[in-house]
Amino acid sequence: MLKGEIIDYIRALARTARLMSGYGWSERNAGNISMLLPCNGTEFPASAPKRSFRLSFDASELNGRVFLVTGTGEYFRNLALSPKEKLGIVRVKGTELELLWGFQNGGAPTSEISAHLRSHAVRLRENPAHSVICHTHPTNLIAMSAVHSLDEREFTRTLWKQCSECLMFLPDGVGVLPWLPCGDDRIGAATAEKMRGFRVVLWANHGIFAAGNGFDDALGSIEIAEKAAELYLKTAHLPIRQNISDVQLLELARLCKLSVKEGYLNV
Ligand code: 2HA
Ligand code: ZN
Repeated sequence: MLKGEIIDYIRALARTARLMSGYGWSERNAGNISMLLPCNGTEFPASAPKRSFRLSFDASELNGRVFLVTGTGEYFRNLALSPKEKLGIVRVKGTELELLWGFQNGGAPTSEISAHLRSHAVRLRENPAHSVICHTHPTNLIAMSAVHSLDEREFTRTLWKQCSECLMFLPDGVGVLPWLPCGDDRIGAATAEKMRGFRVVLWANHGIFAAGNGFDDALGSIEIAEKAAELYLKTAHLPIRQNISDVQLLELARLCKLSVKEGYLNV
């Protein structure tokens, strides 16, 4: 991979983070992003591993894979200001991450590294084009998780019924996890388990994890789910006169040749 390409990925990650911050989803240092880079690390010869980071699980399935990741404690709005400090490029080696670039001044990978790497492993098994995992705190989805059933079939169906694009771009729905303490391997393993069937996983009363074939794909899925959650919250307390019926959802699915999550439509 050319040096310029790596710089492009760094710019695209920083732009994605800045957008999330602008949406109001990444207060303080909320959120974290990682991307599988299409390289094997030999592009960084001058920086033979000087530091490494211990993982709380065995990531051997990803051995040799190289990831661009956000640093723990970093603010999304500031990533572009000093990417060499706030971002890092790491290579997986069993229970360790070798630092190839970045994290200058003592930085380290995001506290949610377990959820990221475990989710990458699962999504890569299901989709070879997968590359990005994004975590952020979208306000309406978090608010919805406080007032709606956390049954993921019910949660997904409510989202689908808000606007056409929700089914079109999230046909496999939204996985839901109950509230769990964040930043450790338990929530990481639970998130990855959900990623077997979903590209988007909601952490109740916390935020969202989304997988995608690039930054726009992952961010786009969050935007769609968040828009539907906003519509739900704006209307849930009002007498509903119409939403999208199951028959109409099926019609849309057939028209757009979508493979909709099995058993989620009542038709
Ligand atoms: O990086 O969002 O879940 C801060 C968080 C932890
Ligand atoms: Zn979070």
